Amino acid sequence: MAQVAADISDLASIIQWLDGRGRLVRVRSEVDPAHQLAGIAAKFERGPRAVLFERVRGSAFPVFTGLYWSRELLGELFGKPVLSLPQYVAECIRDWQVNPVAPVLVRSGPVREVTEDTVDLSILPVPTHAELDGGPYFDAGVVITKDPETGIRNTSIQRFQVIGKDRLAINIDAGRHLELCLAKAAARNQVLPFTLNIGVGPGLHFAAAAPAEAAPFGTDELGIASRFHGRPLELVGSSLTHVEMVADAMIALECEMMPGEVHPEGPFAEVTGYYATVAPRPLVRVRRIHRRRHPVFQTIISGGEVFNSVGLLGEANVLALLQKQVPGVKDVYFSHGGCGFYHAVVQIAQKRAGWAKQALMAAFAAFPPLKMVTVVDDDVDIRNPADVEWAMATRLDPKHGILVIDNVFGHGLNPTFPDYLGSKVGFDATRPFPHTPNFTRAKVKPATLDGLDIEVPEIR
Ligand SMILES: Cc1cc2nc3c(=O)[nH]c(=O)nc-3n(C[C@H](O)[C@H](O)[C@H](O)COP(=O)(O)O)c2cc1C
Ligand SMILES: [Mn+2]
Repeated sequence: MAQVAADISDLASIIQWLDGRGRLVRVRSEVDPAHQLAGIAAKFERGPRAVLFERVRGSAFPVFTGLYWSRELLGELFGKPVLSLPQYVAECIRDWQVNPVAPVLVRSGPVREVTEDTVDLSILPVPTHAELDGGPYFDAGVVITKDPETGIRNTSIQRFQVIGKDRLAINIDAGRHLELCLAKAAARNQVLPFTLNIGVGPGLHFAAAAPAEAAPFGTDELGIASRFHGRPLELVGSSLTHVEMVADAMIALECEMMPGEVHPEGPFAEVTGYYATVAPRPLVRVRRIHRRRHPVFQTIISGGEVFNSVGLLGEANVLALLQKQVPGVKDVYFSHGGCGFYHAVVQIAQKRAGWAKQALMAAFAAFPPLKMVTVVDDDVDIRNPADVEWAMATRLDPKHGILVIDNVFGHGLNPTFPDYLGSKVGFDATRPFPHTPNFTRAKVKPATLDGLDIEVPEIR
């Protein structure tokens, strides 16, 4: 029976809800977690359904993917119109900024149903996705740690390569709060304990992916999940350290990083469509595995899925900031051709000359990974690449409307930003202000077909 709504704090409830709505592809045949699983998932990528792999070679546990690759699916899960998703996410984050609801510590939860006697990561169905990936990866787990000085929690998502039965290597991008926590632990000659929480709902995923510009260091971003859930996020204590685990996670690993200890990590096919290179990166020891009795392992296919997680969060943040700072900004879209977080298209109803350029600058400041920003008028459909191109072809004045910023911090995974340094470009594709008739977009008067005698033949 189809449920009315899923409990978005619980992945099991979400999977059941998807199933009840015809939105879950069930792969019943046994699949190889190395390459075959990702190859099958790619057939369904960006479609209206998520995928559950019921039998994965070498493990007793199923694998779930595709929760984020369709905005339409996400919209339905949250019970929100698709186009309002960035606004909704921005609202939840703003509410949390004004009135945070702290997570609560509970005595027990599903994730504590089983604690493995020994740590052997090979019991988990960790997939290897792309052809040249260096090995199996945890790519959708939520990292919770604590600032070694203040004890305030920090939450993020990082990729982890499996390099041994109790060892992982982690990729921490420059500027991440986890990097800061690790540096603070190093300064105190301490290890950095953290938990890796796998198989969670989108409220917590979004909280972990909320950019630093929205959730500065020193704020407990887990409260964002409480806002999405409509009640405090529940945490349980771990057995070895003072860092908590998510009570409703499918699996939680108690881990620690030893400052200074590194191991080669990579390659890994990234959201950019390129492989991240191999380099020595922090080594992680897994000390305990906790899990539900029947856990489902969650993975994310780099690409469409990440566009709608990192991308949607970035979009929401840029929208919120622009609406605060630039009069007339109506909407923001991070295009998929721009990997979901390198190209923002901003829609503005300009109120004064020069504000389109203000919007360009504000967008770059609001989200450092952006490499391109295009600003268009409010008669342009920002989600339609052909319409955006029309504005560039007919309204952009290349001599005055292109802003190039050289030697600026960008996203290290973008090959044009080696060592996080490169140049960025903004396009002001808005009409000159004040508006003149020669830039007025022609349109036909909308008509209805209701009640008209019209014959549309089959094409032979
Ligand atoms: C699916 C997914 C994978 C990600 N992988 C990484 C990663 O490997 N390394 C990293 O530093 N950030 C990664 N991120 C981005 C961070 O999780 C995100 O920027 C987060 O807000 C960082 O938290 P912080 O602001 O507390 O540092 C990933 C995000 C998502 C959604
Ligand atoms: Mn943070």
